[in-house]
Amino acid sequence: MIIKQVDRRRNLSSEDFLNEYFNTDTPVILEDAVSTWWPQALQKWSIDYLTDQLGDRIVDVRKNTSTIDYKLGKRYLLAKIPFSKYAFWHKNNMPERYDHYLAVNNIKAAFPEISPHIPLPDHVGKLHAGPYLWIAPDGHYEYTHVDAHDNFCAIIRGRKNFRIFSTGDFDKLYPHDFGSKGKTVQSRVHLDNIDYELYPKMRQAVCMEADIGQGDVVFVPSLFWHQVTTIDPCTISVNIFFGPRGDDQYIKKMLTNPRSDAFRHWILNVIVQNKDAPSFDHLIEEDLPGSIKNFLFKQYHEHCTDQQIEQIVSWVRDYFKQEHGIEHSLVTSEKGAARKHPRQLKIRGLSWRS
Ligand SMILES: O=C(O)CCC(=O)C(=O)O
Ligand SMILES: [Fe+2]
Repeated sequence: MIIKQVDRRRNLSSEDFLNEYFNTDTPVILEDAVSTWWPQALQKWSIDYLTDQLGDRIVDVRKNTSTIDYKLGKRYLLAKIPFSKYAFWHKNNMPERYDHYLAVNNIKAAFPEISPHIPLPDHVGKLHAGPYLWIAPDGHYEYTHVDAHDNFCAIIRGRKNFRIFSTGDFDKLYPHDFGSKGKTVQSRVHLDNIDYELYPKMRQAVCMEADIGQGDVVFVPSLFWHQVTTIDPCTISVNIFFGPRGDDQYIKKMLTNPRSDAFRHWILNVIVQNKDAPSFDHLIEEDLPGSIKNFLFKQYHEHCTDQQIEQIVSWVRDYFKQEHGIEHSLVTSEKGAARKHPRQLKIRGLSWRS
């Protein structure tokens, strides 16, 4: 594996970010950007302050996060617990903190009290999802995965290390087979212990390292692999999933090289996740174009063109033909996209991943 460092830039305007990094698919650390984006969060947020604000609010917390299955992206359980309990483990250095992770909690929906501290910065073209709150213990290993959104991850307290690989290196990191659960696609490679015999293409993979601390933001372009290790106890971070401004830019970008291989994998992974759902055969025979259209609208708040849907449908058709010898008589996008209530494609939970 070849190692490089991610650029560090201070006071980078949104225009320069767009031209130099976003449009060129280059990760970057925006040093100390939080002090201009979210000064209130940077000044106020601590585990004590958040406990005062949020008290016994019920939050989603991942369990079993110290197990090897979690580290390999295979399995975790979700628990709903009061925020104060999670905070207590951290404030009192309880062992429980190492086996749990308060991850991806939607700030606007779950914590309206502190949501005004996190306005959208100009650097975000179009919000897809979030902002999300994360509170992690030191040493937490977040397995290598891709998200199908551009991403800013900002540190409010503590430090994290990101290891990022371009979407052009998608196959070099050996994604899991189609159908594994969850919104992300995981790599099979454990970056702290790379088996080069098993994963020889990893020798050529370029790892872009980013160490980020309090106030820093890292930009991870969509469908770029990333592994995230938390360095400091009780590290508090916020992330935002976004895409370019406009109503017809994101899916176009997903279907353009070098991203289209990773996007094909990501969308086929979602479709195959639905294989065991009772209405899957109907979905695939009758509703596929409309289902894909609705599903992508939910993710990206934009409509695909018929041509874009045809492209995705042809991936599905080819996959089922090649892998399962099944010839689906898939409907055309014209007819399928016109159906009023097509059956729904859904993200199936990570805790099911086998
Ligand atoms: O901070 C972490 O532990 C993981 C963050 C991540 O994967 C993301 O922001 O997409
Ligand atoms: Fe991620």
